[in-house]
Amino acid sequence: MELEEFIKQLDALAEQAEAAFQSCQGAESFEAARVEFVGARSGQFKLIQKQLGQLDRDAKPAAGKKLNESKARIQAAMEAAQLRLDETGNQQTLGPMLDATLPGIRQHLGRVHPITQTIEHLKDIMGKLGFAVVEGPEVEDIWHNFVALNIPEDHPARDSLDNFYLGSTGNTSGAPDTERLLRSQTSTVQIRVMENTKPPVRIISLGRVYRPDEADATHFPMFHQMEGLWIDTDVTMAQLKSVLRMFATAYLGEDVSIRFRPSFFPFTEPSVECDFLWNGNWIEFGGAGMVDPNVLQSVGYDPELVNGFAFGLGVERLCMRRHCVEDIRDLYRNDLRFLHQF
Ligand code: FA5
Repeated sequence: MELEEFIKQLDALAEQAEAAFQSCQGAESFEAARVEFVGARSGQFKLIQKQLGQLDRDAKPAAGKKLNESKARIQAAMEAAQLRLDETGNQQTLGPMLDATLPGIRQHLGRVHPITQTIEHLKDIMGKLGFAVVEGPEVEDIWHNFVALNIPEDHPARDSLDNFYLGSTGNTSGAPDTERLLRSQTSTVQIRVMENTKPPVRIISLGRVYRPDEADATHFPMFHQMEGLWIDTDVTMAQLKSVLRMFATAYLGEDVSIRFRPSFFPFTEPSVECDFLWNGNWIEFGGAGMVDPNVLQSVGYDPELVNGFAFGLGVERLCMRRHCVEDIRDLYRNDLRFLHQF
């Protein structure tokens, strides 16, 4: 046999095989084409390959090269067909593969976050003590966050490093906004309520506050406070202590030990810090005191006629003590294994 004839046969075979693989429509015609062209025993490629022995010795290298090329062409056509059939096959089988008797994917109901649960619980207890719930804004102005709370301009509590001032006002100068900030305590709500309400006042306000505190087991840069305010005639420090003690035993249990320590806040005089005992340590859970006459005056009350007390308690620390959560950061990691326990 001549080399030329050998090459012609291979070209023709590759062409036929390509056409056959391109036109096959399913597994059966694909298998038929595979057997016909590349079947191991009597496939056409094998038959031509067997003729290699009949060629002259000189022609064999060129013939071998052509054999490899043709084999690669046929192989490529076969693989393309296989891919095409796999894709269409998958699409066709998707329908029947759906098993309507399978149980389906279970949907999980969400839960109320432990801090939100705590807030509701605290409102409930304070409601029974006669305190109404009010709300206040989280973005505050200088007046409510500082001035009206008896915190003068040069007071360290105003330091920009101790507060989250709003970065940009959108003003044309691009100057930072030093007039508005995220409130650093819920005591701002005391002022807002007194500005708009005639005494007597007996309210609580619960919400988020923000401080650039580094997070550790008992601190977080965003946390919640419950503010309380009672203004009337002849309100006493003894009443303040009774209210806080009743609240603490209602929320933390009859056996809780709490103590009051002298302290300082610019907007109360005298002032105290309140601690509870937990695992042998005293942990601070709030500040309180008799409302400073300057504050009463700044909202238009007459300190000769009315007085009162105020307190601000850390909601997270109360929640932690009740539920034995030893690290405040667990409340905000969004780990469902933790949150599902509440
Ligand atoms: C105040 O914020 C005062 N406004 C409380 C007050 C209100 C005093 C009314 C007098 C009259 P203080 O900064 O101590 O006080 O915070 C009160 C409580 O918030 C703390 O006892 C603590 O329980 C909680 N707290 C403070 N900082 C953090 C923080 N970074 N993370 C979590 N809880 C905090």
